[in-house]
Amino acid sequence: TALESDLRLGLQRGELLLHYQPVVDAHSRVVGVEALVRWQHPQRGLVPPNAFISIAEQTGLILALGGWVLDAACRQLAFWSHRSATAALTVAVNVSARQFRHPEFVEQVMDTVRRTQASPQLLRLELTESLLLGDTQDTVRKMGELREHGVQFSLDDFGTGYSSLSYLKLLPLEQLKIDQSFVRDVLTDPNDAAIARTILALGQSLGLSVVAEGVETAGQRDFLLQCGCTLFQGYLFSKPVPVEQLLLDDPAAH
Ligand code: G
Ligand code: G
Ligand code: MN
Ligand code: NA
Repeated sequence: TALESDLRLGLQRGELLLHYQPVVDAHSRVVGVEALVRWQHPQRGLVPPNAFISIAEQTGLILALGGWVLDAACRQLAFWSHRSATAALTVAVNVSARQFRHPEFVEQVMDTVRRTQASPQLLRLELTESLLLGDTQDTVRKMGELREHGVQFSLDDFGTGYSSLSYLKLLPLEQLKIDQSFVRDVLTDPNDAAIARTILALGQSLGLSVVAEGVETAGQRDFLLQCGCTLFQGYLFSKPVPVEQLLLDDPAAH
């Protein structure tokens, strides 16, 4: 398609960029960021990922695109690690199924970490439940290998997929991300509140940290805090922004 060949060219021409959305703790201190890819197209303008990630998946371009994202995020991570105010920030990268299933995924990640000198302990890979539904043996092996190198894993959009709870003990996960669909009406819909509480309790029992996504109001944040949530992401704190616009403790940290 036109979009596909455009994207291929865009990747070569350096039209992709990353925005970063802060993840904050209970004191609203930034503890990490999530990298979210954008495409600055000369005619189309700033194209959001929903408009091109699935095409990239279908065509296989996601391998090159995912590689670029990983490289850019790791370079940023390495840069931040040299400044005391930002040295402990984690950087989360979304990984798509086709990228994760590639036989050389583990090598791709570790090569990138080595080349950029990023600290693997501060790199967090976000996987979705649907991704985990694939070949379980392959998943366990790849996650295990990366985990041995220090890389951590978050389960993104948690609660929206069909993954079995038994995966949560089988896989070396560090974090669950409560999907924003449960956070949106958490103050008004008792079912959403019950689901959010349950995910927080599950995280606590299994020793997993839990991030609430899509937090837009102080009311949602306060309610989730009362439920034991200590990590938050959403427009209340910041939308995804270019790195220069991130409000970090060190203004020189870009
Ligand atoms: O940033 P935004 O909310 O528009 O992101 C929309 C969707 O695109 C989200 O589901 C997000 O996980 C996904 N996405 C953003 N950046 C990346 C990326 O670098 N790789 C993959 N695979 N998905 C991404
Ligand atoms: O699937 P994933 O969780 O990676 O996607 C994150 C998406 O959620 C991004 O597109 C991001 O722009 C969006 N997002 C982040 N914070 C908020 C928020 O507070 N409200 C809404 N509606 N979307 C958000
Ligand atoms: Mn994500
Ligand atoms: Na998510």
